[in-house]
Amino acid sequence: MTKFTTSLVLGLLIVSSGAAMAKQRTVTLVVDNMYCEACPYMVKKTIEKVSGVSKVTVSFKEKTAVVVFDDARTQVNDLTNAATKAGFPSMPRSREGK
Ligand SMILES: [Cu+2]
Repeated sequence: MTKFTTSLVLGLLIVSSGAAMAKQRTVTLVVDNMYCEACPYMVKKTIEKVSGVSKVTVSFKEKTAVVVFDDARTQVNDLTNAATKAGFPSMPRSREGK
């Protein structure tokens, strides 16, 4: 088998097993109930505990949380549910104004 064919086969394998592969996704959540400087910290800690989450950046000013997560291990709903349960109702920004 040539090197080219080998990498082609490997590439196809990776694509076809996409669901099982760790795939990083970024979502921006609009977070409600952040009224003081301590809230963003709470939101960050809460969302970071969700399995599959690798990075959380919370903006107090914008009332958002930008979350990087592995979509094979967690879903946007899990993120918003965790924040909501902690007292910070949130939703993905893309669904705003629906
Ligand atoms: Cu607060």
